[in-house]
Amino acid sequence: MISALMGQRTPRPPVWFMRQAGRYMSEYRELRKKHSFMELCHEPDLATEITLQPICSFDMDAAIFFCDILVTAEALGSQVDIIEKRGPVIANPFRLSSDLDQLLSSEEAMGKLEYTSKALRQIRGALSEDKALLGFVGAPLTVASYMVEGGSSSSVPTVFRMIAEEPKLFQGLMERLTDLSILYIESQRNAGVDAVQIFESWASLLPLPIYREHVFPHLKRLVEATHHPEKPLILFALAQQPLWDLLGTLPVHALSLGHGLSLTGMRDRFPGKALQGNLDSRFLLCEKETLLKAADDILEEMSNQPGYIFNLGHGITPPTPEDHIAALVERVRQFG
Ligand code: 1CP
Repeated sequence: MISALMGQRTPRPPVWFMRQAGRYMSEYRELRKKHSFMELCHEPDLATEITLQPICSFDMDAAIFFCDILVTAEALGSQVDIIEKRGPVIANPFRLSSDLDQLLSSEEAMGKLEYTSKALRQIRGALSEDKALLGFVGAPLTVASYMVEGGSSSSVPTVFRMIAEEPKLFQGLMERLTDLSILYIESQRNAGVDAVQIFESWASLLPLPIYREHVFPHLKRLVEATHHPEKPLILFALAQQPLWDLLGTLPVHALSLGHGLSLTGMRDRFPGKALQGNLDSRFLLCEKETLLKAADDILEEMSNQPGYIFNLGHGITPPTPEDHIAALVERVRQFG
């Protein structure tokens, strides 16, 4: 996994999946009956167990830390809850300049995130050495969208309005999220992660000129401050080509692509970057033969390409049958 992130040729592509721990797994659902989602994140023993569940069941090449991007928002002062079938809800949305004054400092917020370091150290200790451990952080805009809207939003109208009418307030929030994310990535590395994925899931909800002016400088600062030649950063975004042309200029080792983008097209555009992705997660809900045929198409397209990691275009969704994940991992492991 690390060789591939470094852009090297590997005997077969390494494989892991976004949301490989979670609701599609019966073991996870059993634990979830007894605990709230945030309890699962806050309790290191539970987070360790859930992180390892998919590795024990399906033997992926990397474990991703079981947590959520919204823990940084929570550490700064957002009251975050994850509600079944509805997703994240924030009881005290960020709207006013007095909300900015009330955010905790980055140092105080890092104190609140100590449970993540404890969990990561336990996970690294329990995970075999040939598996990579991935940490992650939400990009400032993606986390801010939940803080400002108060939950999931497909059009982020309040963020849009804040940028248009109170750009300094939006900038203040983005700066605070960026400062904290820099420290949080460093603490994850100190606790033993091999690579960190930055999730800019909602990048394309804003028009490109607005993104370029009001969002990109913060993401750029985050990436430049945490760039390290031997400690890879992976950037995931749901974005079309014009936005990737901007994001691809950042000094990250790898780009994680949503479905619909051409992997070889992106390879030609960004020859120095490792690529990750981008099987459409809806194939997981098709017949197994259809799923494996779609996987084969990608594996063949990327065969002999250095710096390639097999993954989905977005996360595994809850109705996915567990045996489809087993079959998919097996297919990639047998390739080459
Ligand atoms: O049990 C439940 O009800 C909770 C479902 C759940 C899970 C399993 C949530 C709530 N978060 C997670 C785990 C999670 N979230 C991981 C763990 C590691 C793994 O991948 O296995 C990671 C990396 C995330 C990252 C995350 N959370 C993102 C970025 C990736 C993406 O999906 O684009 C985002 C946007 C979130 C917010 C969030 N938290 C939870 C949900 C259901 C969501 C998305 C909701 C939405 O669509 O707005």
